Amino acid sequence: MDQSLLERVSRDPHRPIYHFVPPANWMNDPNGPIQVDGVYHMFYQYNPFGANHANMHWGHARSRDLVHWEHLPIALAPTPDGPDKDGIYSGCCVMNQGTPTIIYTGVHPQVQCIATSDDGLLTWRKHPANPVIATPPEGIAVTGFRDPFAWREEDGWYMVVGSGIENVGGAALLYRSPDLMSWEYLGPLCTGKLAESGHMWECPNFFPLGEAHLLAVSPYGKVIYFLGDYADHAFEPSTSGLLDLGESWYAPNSLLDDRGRRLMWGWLKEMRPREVQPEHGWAGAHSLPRELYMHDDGALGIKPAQELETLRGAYTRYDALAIKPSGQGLLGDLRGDALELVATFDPGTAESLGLLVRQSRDGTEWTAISYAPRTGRLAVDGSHASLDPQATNKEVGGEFWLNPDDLLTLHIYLDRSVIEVFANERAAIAHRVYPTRADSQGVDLFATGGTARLISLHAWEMSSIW
Ligand code: DQQ
Repeated sequence: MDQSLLERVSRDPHRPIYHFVPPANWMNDPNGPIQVDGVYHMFYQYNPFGANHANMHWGHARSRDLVHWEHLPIALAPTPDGPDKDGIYSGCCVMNQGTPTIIYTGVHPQVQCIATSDDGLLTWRKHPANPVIATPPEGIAVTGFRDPFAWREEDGWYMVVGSGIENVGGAALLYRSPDLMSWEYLGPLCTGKLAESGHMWECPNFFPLGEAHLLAVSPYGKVIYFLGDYADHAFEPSTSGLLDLGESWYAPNSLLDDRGRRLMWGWLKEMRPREVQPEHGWAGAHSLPRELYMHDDGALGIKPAQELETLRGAYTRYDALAIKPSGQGLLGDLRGDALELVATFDPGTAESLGLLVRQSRDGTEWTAISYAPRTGRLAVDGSHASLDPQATNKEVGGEFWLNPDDLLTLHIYLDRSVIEVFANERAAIAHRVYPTRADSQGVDLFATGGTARLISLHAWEMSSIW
């Protein structure tokens, strides 16, 4: 790869150091995560020729510890005159009787294709019979037909394809196959309502979680999950929610690992305008691996994978501090742009409380991570994150309610332009910020409208994964 591009990219102070990124250029959706012989493989939507969404290939990386990643050669590139000549779009990877098999979408038109590997997932052979699904189901007017996600059941392979039905809403279309080659359409696994969940569902994921099944869909906006029962190949959702309350985390993909964990990664979209992204030489990152599980009360659990603790470096701890609206500088000189913070609060009488991060010494740049107990809003306020007129300064957030008598624990990862927040392992928000000042590294506590109490704060400097 062009050395000057690599150098330019590595000098960008906004480039994360412990979130997965390719060496340069554009990336988006995580594709086909799979663990084989203990090794995690991650593929991803990748443009090797620039930092814009074009020329979609599947990039490839692997990891033994879920934290450090080794870049591997591109797994899939478009074949001129093939069904994927205009791009290899998202999909999944499964083990079919010992053969690693990728199922992906070729465009245009959107068709489903397969590729297999016989050298440990390094090189891939596209099946000569591609596409294995050449058209959407007959008789329905679809809004799209892409992003296959397959799993094995006792009587064969099943797969959902992301779609939508004109004037009805997003849909996950269910298929069955004995061999991943010939596919029978069974009907929609789930259909949304246009006004509630959009006209197209991208990147469906469907898997058991505890006693229930979870369907995740990306409807161009925040990623929605449905939890419910799956029996006789019919899914009955009973609850739904958002997998992330921000506006950066999108098109997640997941795997079940050999420890029985359902791990999920999302694409962290940039929040600099698309027109300026190519000049930076890179765009897009993957979120940290998030473990999904069920809480005892039936709520969805979301927490960062435990292995991330191996990145912890210099440690500072704070205990028992009253946080008043007038208070400032409560954490002394705690600073950094690559930190892990675990803060537990008693919200007390505060209207809102939380942490200020990426704060400049002159106070012109700051980002607030906040919770408002009475309105149930968890937010990242980046409205003053950057003095750069090109940065998208905005507040993002959504609904999260503390259970009565629970303390609030905000588990925060700062990684240059990336912020990921987990609240009580029940809600998550990712956001992107682009401060201009080198000293925008301050961390502080705040409360408005009353007094809150910090029970404890653990802070670690985080190491690079490269
Ligand atoms: N990204 C892919 C599509 C998918 C979209 C194309 C979601 O397969 O629907 O890069 O971000």
